[in-house]
Amino acid sequence: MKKIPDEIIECLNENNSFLILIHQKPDGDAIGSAIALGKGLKQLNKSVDYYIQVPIEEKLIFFKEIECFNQSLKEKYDVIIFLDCSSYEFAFKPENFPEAKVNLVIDHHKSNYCYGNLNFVEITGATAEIVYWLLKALSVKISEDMADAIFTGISTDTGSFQFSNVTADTHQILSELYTIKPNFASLSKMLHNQKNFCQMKMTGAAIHSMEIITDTPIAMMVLDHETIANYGGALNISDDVANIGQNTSGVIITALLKEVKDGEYRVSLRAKAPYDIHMVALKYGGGGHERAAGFTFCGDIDLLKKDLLDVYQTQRDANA
Ligand SMILES: [Mn+2]
Repeated sequence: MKKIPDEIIECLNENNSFLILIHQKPDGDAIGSAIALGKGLKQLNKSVDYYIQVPIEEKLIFFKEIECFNQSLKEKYDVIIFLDCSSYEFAFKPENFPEAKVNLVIDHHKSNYCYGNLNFVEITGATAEIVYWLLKALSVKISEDMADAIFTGISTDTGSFQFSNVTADTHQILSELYTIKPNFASLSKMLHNQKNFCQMKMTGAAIHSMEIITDTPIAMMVLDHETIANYGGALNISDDVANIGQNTSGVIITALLKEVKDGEYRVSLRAKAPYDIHMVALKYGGGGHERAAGFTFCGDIDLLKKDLLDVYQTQRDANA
């Protein structure tokens, strides 16, 4: 881990009231990072509010700190922290945006354009990794709850340590977390394997829908509106199912499309190194990383197939 700039530590140490914001449709890294940092700042006697989009994924609601989410909102804060938000637009924000002396951006997305007055953007496996180093630098004592939150962030954003974003730093943090809590086995299984009945059935339907775009290593899965409605109407599967496409032998790029409403899809993309699909997400106003990205798509699925094909062929030729 590179040294944390002094002004970041000073900003957290010398201010007293904080509002934590994370991205829309919060995932394990966003929630875990918010909880670990929020609890850490509270330990330093800071006042911390959270403004978070609900509902939160079922597998993440075990954190007690979630009771503190969306409790109160001041008109003015010392610092508003944007955590795990690649862009200002993608952050989930209150309509009447509070005043703040500092907008502090803490993130790990390559596409982050540093929209704060103070920015700490490092390309790591998860924002939770950065939060861990911040807590250490602030001399916070990491509790078991906070260790769970950090584990949740890192484990979900690295696909249970299987993605290419895992580094020696990632494992170093993990090894330190194991000195706080003897094991994370049940948390890990809950985060990655456990699904409710409807999620299981939807996973099956997604796999059943899988097609390989002719003569390419591109897999596409579509959960239409009717299928989703059949299983309760909640769009609460994504990461793991998109990864399943990538587990198919020979597949390099996977697109999982969930039809939110008629003709509007929430798309999750995955790619294997050295392929980079995040520009497809950017084109449609989404964001993400080189190998995992997401966006909302309206229109003809054939056009999306063509985009994926173009990206694949261009990069294949460039790497040939
Ligand atoms: Mn993240």
